[in-house]
Amino acid sequence: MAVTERKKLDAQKLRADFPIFEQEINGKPLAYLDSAVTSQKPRQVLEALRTFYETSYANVHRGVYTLSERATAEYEGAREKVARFVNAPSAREVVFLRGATEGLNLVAYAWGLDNLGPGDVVLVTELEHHSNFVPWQYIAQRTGAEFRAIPLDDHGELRLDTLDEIAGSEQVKVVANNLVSNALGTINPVERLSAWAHERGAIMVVDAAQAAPHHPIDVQALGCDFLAFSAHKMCGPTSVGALWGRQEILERMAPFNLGGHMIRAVNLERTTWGQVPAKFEAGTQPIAEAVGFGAAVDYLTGIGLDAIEEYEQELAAQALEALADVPGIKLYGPPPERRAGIVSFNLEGVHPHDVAQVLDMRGVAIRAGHHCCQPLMAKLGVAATNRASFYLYSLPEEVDRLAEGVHEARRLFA
Ligand code: 7TS
Repeated sequence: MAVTERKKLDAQKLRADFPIFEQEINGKPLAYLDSAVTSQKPRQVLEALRTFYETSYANVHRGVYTLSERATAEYEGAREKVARFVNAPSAREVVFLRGATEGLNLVAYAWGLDNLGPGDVVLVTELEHHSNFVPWQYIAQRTGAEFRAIPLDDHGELRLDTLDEIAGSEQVKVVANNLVSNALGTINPVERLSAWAHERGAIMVVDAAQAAPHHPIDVQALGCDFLAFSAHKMCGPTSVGALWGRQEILERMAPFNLGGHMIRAVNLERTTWGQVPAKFEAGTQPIAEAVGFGAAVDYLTGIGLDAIEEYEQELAAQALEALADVPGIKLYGPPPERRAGIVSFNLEGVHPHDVAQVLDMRGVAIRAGHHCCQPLMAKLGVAATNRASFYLYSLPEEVDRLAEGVHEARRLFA
């Protein structure tokens, strides 16, 4: 029997791809442990952007001249790469837009306004980032639908046992959940939620902003109807992301943004819409950014999402173990094998901002705050947490520096 060797990730080697690490912060090597908020960029992506601007830049889908055709081919090539990255049945189902937030708003507005009304239930979870919570709450209010949330247990896991009770006999129309939680790192059981949503006649909307950089994604295996993510968290440029949606649903939907490129014909009486995905791509798109997004997909695929996930879980396990030794620490979230490389914690009697500042003096960057998850913070009974998040360029010695810094914060403040 042939044994295929799994690719192992060499973070020290990959780190050399990232020019940002060639500097010191406060006299220390930069330990960037805030990749969940946004990731750093490798040369391969920076060079793709530069080469595109220097050799192929023009607007897309507008010119018949060679340069515009070349730009269009690169832009559409990036769409193909992104489609393959999430195993979409067709690249036409991938819409480029500004990021996960815009993708989720697109679904909430363009699908929600036409499909929700009194008597319907919109179901999110207590674990959502505000991007997959607030648009649904708002559109539910606008349409008169009920807005409900799946609760969490004491370990921060979704209580799927409560689903039937929450829904009651009402018509659940949409279930919205993140595949990976940005605050706790939890990998959520989206397949099971999709199956339940479909049994109920609802659509399943997945926020993959935090999953796409760290966890292999297959929209067909997830069984969802929409999935949104941002390039900037996965080594790509800012201001570009993707929304994947099932073609038949996208085709039935009204547009979200209106303007150039998204139309079939315009006259004084009425306007008809272009085909999917053009219908959802009004105006000049983030063209070079989309090409950079494609380069980021190539970069991650070259390393392997399985290898990235496995490595991050090792770092998370190391961090959980090291931090558990700090007196007065409270660690949140699931065991390492069910989380991405995210570790949230609080130090008794010490404000998260103070912890983050002590760490910054040591060149260690972490996030302190509510992480755009105020419903979760309310559930945990805190205003904020500290959050360290790892990526393919993070090093075990940086995790040690994190733990040393947290010990130091306790000595100074507790
Ligand atoms: N969903 C999740 C799970 C996220 O983590 C974020 C951003 C978003 C949606 C929004 O993505 P955007 O690219 O459209 O902004 N997460 C965070 C974070 O964890 N801290 O700040 C932003």
